[in-house]
Amino acid sequence: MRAALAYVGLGANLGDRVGQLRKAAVALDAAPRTRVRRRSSIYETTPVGGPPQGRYLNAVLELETQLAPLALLEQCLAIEATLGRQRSEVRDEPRPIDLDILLYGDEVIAERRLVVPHGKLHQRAFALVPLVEIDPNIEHPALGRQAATLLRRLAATSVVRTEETW
Ligand code: A4P
Ligand code: MG
Repeated sequence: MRAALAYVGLGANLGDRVGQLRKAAVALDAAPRTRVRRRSSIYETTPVGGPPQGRYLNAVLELETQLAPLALLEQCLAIEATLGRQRSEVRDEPRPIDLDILLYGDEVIAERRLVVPHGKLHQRAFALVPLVEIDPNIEHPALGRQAATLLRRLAATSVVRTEETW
């Protein structure tokens, strides 16, 4: 299979947030036929949706992968489980780590288990700000707009670059 560029959004708002982002990045780089090519800065962000909860750290990784989209999703879910994520019925609840496939090449996927581009990518500054840092010209293949254009349309929310290193 040809290598694709995929963009994975990382979010954490419980426990050792920066430690969990680092571990997730190491684990993705160690996934089969996958390497991390670029990493955004680490941002601190105001929680969007869900019950009252602490601030998130968010970041985006650019991956070069030969895994098919569903196989990459399986890797993400396995890494979340390893890092202590427990799922419950509550939506948008606090989590030690959340890995979302934001983009996978220029593929548009609408399956039960996987929607790519991520269904809320265009609404979320906490995902678009780090994505634009990596590549402002990257295009949302379903909306036909560049990430920087999508970001300019959003109301300002708090997404602050931190000094944290990977
Ligand atoms: N799934 C479908 N498409 C994808 C995709 N592109 N990437 C399915 C990853 N998973 C995808 O995920 C539930 C199922 O979604 C997966 O099993 C997979 O089959 P989940 O991570 O358990 O669900 P969730 O994350 O609790 O819910 P949801 O609606 O996906 O929430 P989001 O979009 O992940 O948002 N505020 C700030 N500031 N920063 C954040 O990171 N994150 C959320 C959660 C809310 N508010 C936030 C943040
Ligand atoms: Mg998620």
